[in-house]
Amino acid sequence: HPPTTKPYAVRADAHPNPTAKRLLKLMDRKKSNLCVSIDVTKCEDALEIVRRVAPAVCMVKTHIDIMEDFTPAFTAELARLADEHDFLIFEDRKFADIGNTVALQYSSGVHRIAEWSHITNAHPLPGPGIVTGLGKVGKPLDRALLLLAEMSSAGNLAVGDYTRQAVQMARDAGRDWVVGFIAMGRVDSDGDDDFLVLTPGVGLVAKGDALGQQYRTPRQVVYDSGCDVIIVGRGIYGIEGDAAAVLAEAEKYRAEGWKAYEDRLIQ
Ligand code: BMP
Repeated sequence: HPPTTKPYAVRADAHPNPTAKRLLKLMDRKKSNLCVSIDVTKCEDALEIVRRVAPAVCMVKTHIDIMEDFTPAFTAELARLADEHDFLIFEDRKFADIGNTVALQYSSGVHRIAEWSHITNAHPLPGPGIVTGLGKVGKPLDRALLLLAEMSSAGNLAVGDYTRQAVQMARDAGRDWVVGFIAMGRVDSDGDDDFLVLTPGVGLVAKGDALGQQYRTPRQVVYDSGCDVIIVGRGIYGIEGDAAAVLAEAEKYRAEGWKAYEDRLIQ
């Protein structure tokens, strides 16, 4: 698969989307393909995790609708930390409605996601109108969109033809807006276009949780399956210990993910 044998920096130069370009460049600079998923419900707890893991990450992933004490000061501080520590913000919103509605959900409401989130994602389920609707808001801001082509949870329906049609939807939209996928592997390997593949369900210890989550190691994800970014939540912020322990755990994932990337370049 061509993208998997090319360095992130080389892929950055050829990328038409400014956010994807920035991501690939900073991955190269920070030697990190680690995205930490911050799934806690208090703003101060979330910011504390971000401050701890910031040196090790290329991206921080949020679920803004789980915050119990949300104010715009939270996303302002997140944006400030992103600039200070050189990472991107990915709001894992999983839009799934008609184009007109998702454009409003993306731009408006309490959270105003488009204002602070560099990258967001959508289910292809409603058809290409969802991509166009989100693009009306995100494209003028140089944002980037991912489509969920596959999922990590047991029994999910994003398989086979659904996955293939998700990839086709991204190709039809163009890489200047749809920069890649949430997927478990190289879903774009039947073409020579260079999409980003971001992969959740990554853990070094746990094999899953009680609600269907399934984990693979950074090496399985990056080396065996050719994915570009590993997304880790509880495996990092959920460990016992102080600030140094959380950073050490993030550093462990960063190192494993980076080694797997370097190894696949010289396959
Ligand atoms: P954890 O590493 O703690 O299992 O968290 C995984 C994160 O990735 C969660 O925020 C979840 O919403 C997200 N995610 C996932 O686990 N599987 C998918 O297929 C898509 C996701 O966005």
